[in-house]
Amino acid sequence: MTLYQPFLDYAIALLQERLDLQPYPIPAGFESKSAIVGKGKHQDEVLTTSYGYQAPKLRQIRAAHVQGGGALQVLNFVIFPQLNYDLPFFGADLVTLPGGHLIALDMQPLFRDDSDYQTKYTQPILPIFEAAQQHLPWGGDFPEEARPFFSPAFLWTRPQQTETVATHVFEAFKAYLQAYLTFVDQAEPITEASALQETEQAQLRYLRYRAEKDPARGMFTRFYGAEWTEEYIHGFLFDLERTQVAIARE
Ligand code: DBV
Repeated sequence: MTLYQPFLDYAIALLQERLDLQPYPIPAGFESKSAIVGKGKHQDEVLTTSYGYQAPKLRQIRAAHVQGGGALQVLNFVIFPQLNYDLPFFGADLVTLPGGHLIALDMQPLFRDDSDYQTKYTQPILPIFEAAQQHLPWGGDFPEEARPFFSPAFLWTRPQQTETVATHVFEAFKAYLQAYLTFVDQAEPITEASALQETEQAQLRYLRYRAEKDPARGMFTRFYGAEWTEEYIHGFLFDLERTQVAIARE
């Protein structure tokens, strides 16, 4: 059992319990990809597996799970709402590299500085955030340009101990995901034209930023080559612009 497998298993089980969950297509060649990296005694298989689901209010729920031995484990898990809901994105970037653990967990806002939006989608999770921060202090250096895409309840931390990831990070992950699904239950579709347009623009802003700045691009390119990596990023991980609905509306 690798470090983030319990996170993935928990998430899928909870989604199945709380949503009318359907599969989301994963392009051929991306369900599972493996490469042998390193030399001599240090050779390791790096296996990347992908998971895709959808639900009535959620356009795409997807995960990428990278398993490459004790010093290389990643679970990147994102939920993209349908374009006619003001729901935040659920974003989890759980990363273990030779340099240590790096954890990003948030309900990433469509409208960072809108106080009504914060009241609706940040305030309710502040108690969870504050409880988690007791064990998971702020992780320090963080790209300034990424700031607009995170809420005031952004959990950003670099645990020293693997045990901390398996316990406190896992607890926070569960609590954020449960709270997110409560937001999903409560969400009502947007019908007003200008609000729909703003929501779609905010989704595209987020998506373009993440596809362009994907911090995993270098890693994936080294393992699987540039062609596979670009197609994985634009054709699966951040695929909104490839979908019919977005193109038709632009
Ligand atoms: N990050 C992804 C995807 C990954 C992934 C799809 C499938 O968005 C992994 C894999 N994240 C990943 C890896 C690293 C990071 C780092 C492998 C380490 C990169 C390295 O050190 O070589 C949050 N993730 C990071 C960093 C941040 C995030 C801030 C530090 C890197 C840096 O300083 O740029 N999540 C990430 C992010 C957004 C987000 C930037 C922006 C909206 O949601």
